[in-house]
Amino acid sequence: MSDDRVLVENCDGYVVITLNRPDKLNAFTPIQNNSLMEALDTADANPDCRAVVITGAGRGFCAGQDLGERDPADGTPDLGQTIETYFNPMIRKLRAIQLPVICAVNGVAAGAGANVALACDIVLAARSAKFIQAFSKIGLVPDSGGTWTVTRLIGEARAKAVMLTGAPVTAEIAEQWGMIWKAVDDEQLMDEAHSLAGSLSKGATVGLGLTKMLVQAAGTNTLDKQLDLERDTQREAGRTPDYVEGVSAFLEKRPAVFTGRR
Ligand code: T3D
Repeated sequence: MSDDRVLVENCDGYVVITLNRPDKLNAFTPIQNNSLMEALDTADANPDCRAVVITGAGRGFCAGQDLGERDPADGTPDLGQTIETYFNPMIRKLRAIQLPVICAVNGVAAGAGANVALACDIVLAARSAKFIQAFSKIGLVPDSGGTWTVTRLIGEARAKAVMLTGAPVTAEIAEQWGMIWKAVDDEQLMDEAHSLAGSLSKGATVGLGLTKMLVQAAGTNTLDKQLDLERDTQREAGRTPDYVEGVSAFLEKRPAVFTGRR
């Protein structure tokens, strides 16, 4: 990946994707959106990549859509087009990619930036970070799946309050509310993200990907449907080399060495 608006660092078994427009708090432009999508597609297609970390350069994670690209004098903007072209595919990709995606929220995450972060599988946030549903401040509605994701994560009462007021939610409150996995000391954030990604990238990747899909499906399935899905998915997981290795390692009282292969 050569575009300097999104940096990609290949680590041992995982990639770190960094949004890189720090002077604009990494606000999204079409080029940055496309670069992030391309980085995710590349990670997804690489059998040696078994986890993904997304973070931001500088003091912010992402301030959402770059408002410098908007013309307030344009009387008939079609903002639905940006959503359809950039943000919706991004959220769909984050949910569909069969790898654990960790978001390391290094600073403010506002608008679509907050909702892209919250669409990731495991969200770590620096204690100084804040999540802001900034849309109400500019006359818009929350997008990038925010009304779906945030409502499921923290419930309707809190979701409505943070969305209608645009009040910042600190990393610690976000953790208390179950909106994210963990708030960590600022200087520990990337160490923690690398350690988590390193450990997940040595896991049973197929099983982890299927687990992600199961948890996501649980949000809309009935229990009966979910039980059937678990049965079918377990069948699939049980036919992976990592299952053979996991059980063998257990019986032989040694650490398992998973390959992540199908
Ligand atoms: O338009 C469509 O297609 C629809 C899609 C919408 C999706 C969305 O994401 S809508 C929501 C867009 N985002 C916002 O409304 C957030 C706007 N930003 C802020 O409210 C604040 O910047 C923050 C609360 C995020 C951070 O505040 P603070 O005080 O820490 O930083 P700052 O000084 O406001 O920002 C630092 C710089 O980043 C500043 O540039 P400058 O003046 O130093 O050259 C600021 O203009 C720039 N910046 C911050 N956010 C954006 C931005 N530039 C362009 N677009 C931004 N969203």
